[in-house]
Amino acid sequence: MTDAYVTLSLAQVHELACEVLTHHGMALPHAEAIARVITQGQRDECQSHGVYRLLVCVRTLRSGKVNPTVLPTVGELASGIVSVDAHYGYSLLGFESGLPRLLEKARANGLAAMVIHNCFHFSALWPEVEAIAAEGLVGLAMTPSHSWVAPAGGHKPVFGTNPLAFAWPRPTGNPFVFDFATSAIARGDIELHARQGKPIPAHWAIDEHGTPTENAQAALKGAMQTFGGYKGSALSAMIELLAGSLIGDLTSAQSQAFDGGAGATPCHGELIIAFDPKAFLGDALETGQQSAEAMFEAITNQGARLPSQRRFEARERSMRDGVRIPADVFADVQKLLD
Ligand code: NDP
Ligand code: PYC
Repeated sequence: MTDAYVTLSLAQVHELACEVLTHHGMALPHAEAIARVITQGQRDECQSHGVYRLLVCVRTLRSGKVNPTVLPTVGELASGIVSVDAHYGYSLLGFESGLPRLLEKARANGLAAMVIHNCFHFSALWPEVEAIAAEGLVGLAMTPSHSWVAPAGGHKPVFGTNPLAFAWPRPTGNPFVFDFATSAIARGDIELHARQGKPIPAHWAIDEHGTPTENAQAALKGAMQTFGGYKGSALSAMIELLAGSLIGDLTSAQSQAFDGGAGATPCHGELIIAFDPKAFLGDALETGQQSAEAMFEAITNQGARLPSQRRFEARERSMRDGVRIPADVFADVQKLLD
């Protein structure tokens, strides 16, 4: 068990990610899109979705499952639905390619959706909803993963860790953003605990015999738990339906089957929705914004914090001082350049 860290600047993280990915055959546009998001993850002190993900990306490249060079194609399914086919490449270049069309359609129609199909997907979702909020729109994003999570009341994995992210643009300063797995914790966090031999809280997972466990290795072999019991379970099922069945792509169980034991990044679809407040509110835009601000103040005035406040503080710190990467993760990433 170790708590040693290596400090890098944001530019160094980006460069390292590009170098590792291109060294393993990834085309530069994909490597750069992935490097941007990995840098954002590390910058915001999300250890499970920062530099650590390079280890999984390279395992995926080595598995031969992902197409490392194919470019996504952007089309539309209806006047309000942008479709991006990643053609079994990673998702992030697909997101970047489709975003301008999503924004344009949301402004024209009041709201619009973007579906990304056939994509290997590993990333945190806040960079995507924040990109939508930066354009003055409200963003919502969700995706399945691999079936690692038991439904509330059950003990066999059905759901993915299925993240749900939301961003609301504010008149000044950072948007209101949350982004969480619908499991008690992202699987990446359990993997990091397992690597470092650290115990986990007992409510995160059950072992193969259905008993709550504090052993991260046993948790990875057993089943993760949803957050909030049956409520998280229902939200996770909703994500399987909206970002799997509805968009004609794989559920987490199907993605797991497609993986066939390779341990690659999950491959499935993603659903992103953008709402234009100007269309919903018209002349009452300011009133809508003011009621939102009053709600945020009612939270913070009593000492409670807004989601993402920790992340925004971490961002400032990282931009000033650089980022801290667990030394064991950094050492393993370095080995990928041998
Ligand atoms: P966390 O439990 O760390 O955080 C979830 C959210 O809750 C964050 O917005 C966080 O804000 C907020 N939050 C935490 N504590 C508080 C508090 N006390 N008061 C108010 N808000 C709070 O995240 P998860 O482990 O669930 O997920 C981590 C990341 O993993 C996410 O970015 C997610 O997208 C990603 N992920 C990606 C998957 C994929 O398939 N692509 C699958 C699963 C997860 P803050 O950050 O400021 O603490
Ligand atoms: O941490 O749960 C996770 C995860 C799954 C896919 C990418 N991240």
